[in-house]
Amino acid sequence: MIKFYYSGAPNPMKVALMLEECGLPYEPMPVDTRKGEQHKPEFLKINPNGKVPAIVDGDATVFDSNAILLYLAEKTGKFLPGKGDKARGELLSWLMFVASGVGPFAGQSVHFRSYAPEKIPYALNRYAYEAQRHFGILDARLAKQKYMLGDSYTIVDMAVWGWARLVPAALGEQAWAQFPNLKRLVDEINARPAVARANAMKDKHKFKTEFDEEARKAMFKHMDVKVA
Ligand SMILES: N[C@@H](CCC(=O)N[C@@H](CS)C(=O)NCC(=O)O)C(=O)O
Repeated sequence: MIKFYYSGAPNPMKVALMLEECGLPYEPMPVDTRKGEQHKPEFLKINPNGKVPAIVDGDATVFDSNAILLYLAEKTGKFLPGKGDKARGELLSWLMFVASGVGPFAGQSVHFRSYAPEKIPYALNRYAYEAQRHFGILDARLAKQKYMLGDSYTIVDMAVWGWARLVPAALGEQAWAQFPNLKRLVDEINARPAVARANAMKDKHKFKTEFDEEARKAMFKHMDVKVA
């Protein structure tokens, strides 16, 4: 059975959605990042990057959410576009675009808006600008077609869902008005039974909610180390 190392954060929840969509049996393995469990030696053997999600499937260990989505799609043959170079090219491009652009810029925008100890106008504007630009590219594509790769729901839509749910946290409560097509996709995915099952799975474990000194030390190690 697949062991699924997770928390309720955006990257693990994309994988929870995929596991539920596929109906694959899995054992949830909570990693409470606010308690620093991602830095335990036994977890670092699974993901040397010390972050969730990760899975262990027999002798295969996979970390990084988009790699896991692709691994599970190839394993099951589900939620992949049709065969052919064109479809494969589009799948890889959009999956990497979410992994290397949407996720990191939206994540940093949330960080500088809500967690950084100082409000730094340059950083706030740079990450908000880039998050807005990336979400805008997704929205423009979804204005022309139902899903990211055309007519079928795929792992790219799941990857997009993971981060697009954070549009208000990255850009403010009013920001949805700029991305009506992206909002349509998020609302549609939110209504899927697999999302309800993924949320129910997550809610079975009581993750720490306070962002106290222990959480800060576990998640923002840079605050205690001078590099630059
Ligand atoms: N590129 C990785 C990023 C994983 C990541 O940043 N995970 C966050 C939760 S969304 C985490 O584990 N944070 C804990 C920490 O940074 O200590 C992926 O897509 O899986």
